[in-house]
Amino acid sequence: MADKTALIIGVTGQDGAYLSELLLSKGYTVHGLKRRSSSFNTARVDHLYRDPHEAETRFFLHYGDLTDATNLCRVIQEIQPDEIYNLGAQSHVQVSFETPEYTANADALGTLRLLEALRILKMGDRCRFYQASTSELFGGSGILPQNELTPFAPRSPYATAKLYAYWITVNYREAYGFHASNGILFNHESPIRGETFVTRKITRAVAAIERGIQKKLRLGNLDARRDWGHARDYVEGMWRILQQDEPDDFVLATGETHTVREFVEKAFAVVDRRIEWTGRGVDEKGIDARSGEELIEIDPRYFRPNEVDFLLGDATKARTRLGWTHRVPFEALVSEMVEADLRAVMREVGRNDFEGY
Ligand code: NDP
Ligand code: GDR
Repeated sequence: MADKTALIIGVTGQDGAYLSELLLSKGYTVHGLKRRSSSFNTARVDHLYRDPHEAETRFFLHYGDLTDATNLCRVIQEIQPDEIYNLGAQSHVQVSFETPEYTANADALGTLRLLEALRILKMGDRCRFYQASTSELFGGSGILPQNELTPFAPRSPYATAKLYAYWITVNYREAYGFHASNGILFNHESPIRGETFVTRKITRAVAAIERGIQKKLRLGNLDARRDWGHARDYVEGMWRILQQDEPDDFVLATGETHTVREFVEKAFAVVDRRIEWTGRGVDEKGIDARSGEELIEIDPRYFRPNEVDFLLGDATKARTRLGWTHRVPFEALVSEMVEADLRAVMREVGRNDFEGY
């Protein structure tokens, strides 16, 4: 078992929760940064938390924010981590068009603040750094499949901020010899994915429609293609990246791509509904083939000012150098998410007769 200490920025997010579980299972002491919020925001990690007054624990939470350099410096100095995973970000692409300056502050400058904290504290030689880079960097590159050598062409304020974070991580590695690495991760999902990302929005809607508490699912671009994997597999890749003797940058992907439309069809198939499509453009509708109910509508509000049409990753380098591969196939991911949402919806409506899903 490892006798190491990790600091996770973004511990309360999807990946932060899975990574915390993984590192704790490997014997790490895990510290996470959580933001002050007027409502509870720790639901994804509550099961890991023990009151240190009452029980022994290796999981600790600290208040902090990527926009607050002195806070980051102090927390790092106190914890003296062996590894930092920067998973913190305003991570919603569409929201970044509404909040471009904040997104740049948290996602781009936040990464710089962490790296500078390590430099100021003279910890760059003994603390390894992981940066959550993204397939959104490839944006409109038009090249398929995408690997570590594919040129970047960001198409949103989010991706542009992450481009800065990618390069500043490479720069601190080259300029100061930091053990700093980028994981360029393609979309990864799970039952604890944020509810406004398209996969979870779909699986929640399927569950709610099936249980009779929602009538319609309204979506934007059904033809965008994504390379979707399971978050649990991807946090294992993050950890492997930091266990390498030499820092480097790695793509993590499944090597399969599917449209949003296919995701919708597969998700409804889990509850034995077949979707037929009629109409075109904003008038397109998804109809339940058996009942004739109109279940899916297009809402142009969900169209983005710039779209990333096609993502497909090539994770050959991670496979050969890290021995990493995704394990959960697309169909299993969709089923797991729908089934978890069927249970969640039943809990929300206060019923417990959900056996069989
Ligand atoms: P989430 O949106 O689920 O989690 C983001 C985390 O960052 C949350 O803990 C959030 O806190 C925190 N955060 C947001 N703003 C700040 C801030 N200003 N200071 C400190 N923390 C902040 O994202 P995921 O877990 O899905 O993704 C993790 C990282 O990986 C993100 O950086 C994302 O951009 C990147 N990424 C994700 C991919 C994916 O498919 N999931 C693919 C490629 C990259 P709070 O809970 O309070 O909101
Ligand atoms: P993405 O994820 O932008 O790829 O970023 P998201 O699930 O938001 O969108 C995927 C695709 O679905 C289309 N889409 C919709 N998207 C949302 N959110 N809501 C809708 O109603 C809808 N209808 C269609 C989008 O246009 C898009 O093409 C995610 C985030 O986790 C990033 O942080 C991460 O870096 C990338 O994945 C890799």
